[in-house]
Amino acid sequence: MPEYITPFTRQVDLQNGTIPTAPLVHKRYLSDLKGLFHDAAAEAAMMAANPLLYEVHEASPDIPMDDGQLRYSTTVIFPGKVGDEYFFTKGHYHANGSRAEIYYGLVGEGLLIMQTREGEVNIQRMTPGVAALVPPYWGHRTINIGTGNFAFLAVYPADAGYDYGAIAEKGFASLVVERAGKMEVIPNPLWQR
Ligand code: PAN
Ligand code: ZN
Repeated sequence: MPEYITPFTRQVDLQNGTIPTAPLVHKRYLSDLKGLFHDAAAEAAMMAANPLLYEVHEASPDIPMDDGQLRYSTTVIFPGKVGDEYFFTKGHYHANGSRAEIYYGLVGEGLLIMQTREGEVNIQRMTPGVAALVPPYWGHRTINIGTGNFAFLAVYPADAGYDYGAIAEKGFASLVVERAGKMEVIPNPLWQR
């Protein structure tokens, strides 16, 4: 007999993207993303205030990390910038690189930036109702380019895992910044393979 998981549902708040009954909520402050924004001086200047950049509402943290199991969560990124760069998530590859993921836009306006280990970048716009596929082996980060919260649902294999190291070290080959009041995607001058 298989080991059965008891089915369950959770309400996702479509006004703000939270899961009010989530058993686990991660809060990520600027200090958790130290060194990730391209303007180091702007980052240092904001560090005393240490704003909350995003929250991850984990619907199913107890689902075992076994082949075939799924987990889901919502991520709520607050609006703001460090220097000219919009608030974003840390970004990661899946430790188990062959694992894909689905994102579904809930609230606000964002970008999903993906990158292969060879440096190919792919950027998709995320708004409410947009479903995005993060295929296997693509690193991924989300960016709030709007003036309010940006939130999305993520569904992923429980054994995907997280590799934050490569992105913490090298970042993405493209940066998303605001120039003269408009969103722009520019090459990351510090990026190298
Ligand atoms: C998402 C992310 C979430 C936060 O659930 O984990 O948006 O981003 P970071 O993990 O990069 O801080 C996901 O992609 N899970 O696999
Ligand atoms: Zn992921």
